[in-house]
Amino acid sequence: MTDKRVNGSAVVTSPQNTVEGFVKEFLRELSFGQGVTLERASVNDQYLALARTVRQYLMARWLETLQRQREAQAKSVAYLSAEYLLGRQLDNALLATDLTEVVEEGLASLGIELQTLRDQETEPGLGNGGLGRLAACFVDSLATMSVPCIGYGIRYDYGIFRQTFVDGWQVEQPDNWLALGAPWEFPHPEAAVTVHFGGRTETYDDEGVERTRWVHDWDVLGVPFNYMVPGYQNGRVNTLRLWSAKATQAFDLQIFNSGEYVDAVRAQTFAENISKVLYPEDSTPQGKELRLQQQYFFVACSIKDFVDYVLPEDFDLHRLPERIIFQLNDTHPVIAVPELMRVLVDEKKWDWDEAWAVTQQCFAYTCHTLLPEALEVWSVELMGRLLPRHLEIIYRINEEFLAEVAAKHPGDDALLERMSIIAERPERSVRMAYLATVAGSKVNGVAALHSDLLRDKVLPDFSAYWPDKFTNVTNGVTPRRFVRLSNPALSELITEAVGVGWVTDLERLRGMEPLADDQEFREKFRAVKAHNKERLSTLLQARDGITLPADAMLDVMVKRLHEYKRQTLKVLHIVTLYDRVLRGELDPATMQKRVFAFGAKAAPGYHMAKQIIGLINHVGATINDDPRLGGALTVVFPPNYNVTLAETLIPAADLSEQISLAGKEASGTGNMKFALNGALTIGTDDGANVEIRELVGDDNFFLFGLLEPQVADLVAAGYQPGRYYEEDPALKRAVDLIASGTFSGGDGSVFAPLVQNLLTEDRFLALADYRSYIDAQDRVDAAYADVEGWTRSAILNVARSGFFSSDRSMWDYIDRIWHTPPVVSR
Ligand code: AZC
Repeated sequence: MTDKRVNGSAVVTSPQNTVEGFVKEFLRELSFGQGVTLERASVNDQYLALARTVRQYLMARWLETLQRQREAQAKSVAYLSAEYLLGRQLDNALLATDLTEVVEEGLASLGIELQTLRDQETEPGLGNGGLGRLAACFVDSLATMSVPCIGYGIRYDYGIFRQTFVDGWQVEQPDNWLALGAPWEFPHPEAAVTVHFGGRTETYDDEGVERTRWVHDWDVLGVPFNYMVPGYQNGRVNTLRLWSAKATQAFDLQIFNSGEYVDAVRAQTFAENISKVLYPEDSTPQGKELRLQQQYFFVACSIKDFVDYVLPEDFDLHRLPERIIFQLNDTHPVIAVPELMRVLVDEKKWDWDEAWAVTQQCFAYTCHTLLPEALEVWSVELMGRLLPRHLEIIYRINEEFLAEVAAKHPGDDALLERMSIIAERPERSVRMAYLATVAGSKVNGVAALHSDLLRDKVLPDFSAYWPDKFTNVTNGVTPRRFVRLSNPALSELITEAVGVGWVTDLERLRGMEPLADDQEFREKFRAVKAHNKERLSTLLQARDGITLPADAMLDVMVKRLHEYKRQTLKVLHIVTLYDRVLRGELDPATMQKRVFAFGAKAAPGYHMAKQIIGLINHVGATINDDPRLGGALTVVFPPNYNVTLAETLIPAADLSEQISLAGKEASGTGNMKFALNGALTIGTDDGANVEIRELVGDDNFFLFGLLEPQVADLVAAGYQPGRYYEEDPALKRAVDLIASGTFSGGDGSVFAPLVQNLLTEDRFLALADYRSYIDAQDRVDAAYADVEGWTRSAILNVARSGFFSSDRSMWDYIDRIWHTPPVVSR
């Protein structure tokens, strides 16, 4: 079957969707694209040729999507995100085009294994963790739902660092993800846009009207790189447009002519540094000048792109809100607000008020955190130096906003100070979350509890002022990548049970509920888990030389390393089990066998997080080697946890660790992936855990720990971790084992900073939740011993987690915030 689509006057033809059609194109790509014969082709040649062949099948759909969108003049979502943690592209493209079998067969006929080529792909790690992965799930869902969306972001030359361990300590290596070729991107240097920085502003007389212009100091080019975002078997391909910085003049001729060759090249390097590297921070802002440059760079490019290129030439910008909603993914892109104002007021010469009225309708803001230190602020000094005009605009927005507040609350100066976009202390700075809240048509949190806390604790004055502005959209994950692709065995079982429709309508999983009571189905479900564990075991052996013991419960904690997520609490549990065995309280021959798997990167400058990584590895090395345990407990920590590893690890898990201090994890999305893949959760009443537990039921979830209000009370009363240490002998022994050097060759000083911190500060109340956690883990062991009961719970977790599809999140955004209906096919 030939897929012919019309794009304006050009006719684009997809290759034939048959084994012969595929093989023909693949061989053409090998010879014409890579310049090699099949006999001489390396695995990388083969992978690149395959990727380019699969691209061809998407091309007609992509061009048609663009064409259809232009004709429909529909409203689009512009998702502004500094991060997209995409994961590998090949398998997703094959799924979208329904080509997997054709390709597998076609390659086999040439003596090539598809899996070998899959493994050749380096994932683009253009994000840190949850926030970036969420953006990737959202663009996948929008494409699948036929909703017009452009994702805008940064094409970092180097993504999140590659983690290695040296003697158990984290060492970072650069992530040179582009080194072997980037077959999924389409660079458009001819469409580059110029972005300005620095300088000063001046006023001038414009036919009797006083206007301001920005006399900038230096500039840089933004080159767009387009990526396809294919919908799931629906003929739609949306666009992800990532910007790469390039110097405006390869050689500054003047300097070059004067013989200062090295200076000229240095200027070029300076400009191109902007998109060089992803800041490897998660949940904490890194107050670096380069980071503000990155933020302004990509939003300025994106706004210019949408206004000048995506919209028709004669478009009346007064109607902009009919065509676009810019969704601000956290505060990173918030500088887009004054940028749009600058474009409308300075360049288009609009009145301030009309520009502000339009701008306010064009933005909405998602907050992803509750940690006060994670709310971005930029010093007025820096902002004024880098973006002087934007600072002026922010001042004026603030002035008018505060005047309005003052009119409603006369005499309340404290309120004005609290709500001001400009903070006066500790230094004068711009509060980006406040700017986003003032400018945005809506502000949302990412799980029900988080949205409540955001409203009541983080932005209480704003929510009192604008109660209707605040809303919730609970996060979700794409079932395409995180079930259908990552868990083929479970997918088959689900399809057997409820039909194929679940991939785009995840609530259909509910149809599996009755099967939880079906003995035969439970056996099949267990066979799937066992198969996935074997698959993981094979991968870890090949990837890291790690051997997984058979017949053990797989207990997994994967997420960024952060004190609030409390990997330390997990370690205290492991050490407690170890201690119990050594004391003869547990018999390794009869106790529940467990594998504890960790995956976590620590921000390179976050010393305590790196200590914790060292601790996990040292505890692991000691326990794994101790013959007294007889292999009952094993700790594994494969380095460089990323999307690709998650795809094999999560489907194999029995137990999902979601143990953040209540009130600290905004949502979590790993928690959803585990539940959907049939792991039971041990978790606190935090983030989306709350909704997971409500849906799967108390009997199928292990709840422990303080509730958020109890945390607040305890902290207010003056939390003393040392008391818990003194009063719980098991806790004391666990901490003492670490302090005494049991895991560090007898040298107690190695983990002294961590121990000291736990006993005197313990900002995230690990010691307060220890007893409750240990008791819950004992309940886990008992429950796991009941094989049928555990399987029943696992099936119910899958059946009741359909709510956590990112498709549902997208419907909620559309309904509550965006109002961007799907554009259906002609
Ligand atoms: C994360 C939150 O920590 C996590 O709870 C949430 O699931 C995820 O966003 C997606 O909403 N936040 C971040 O990664 N980064 C920041 C700056 O908060």
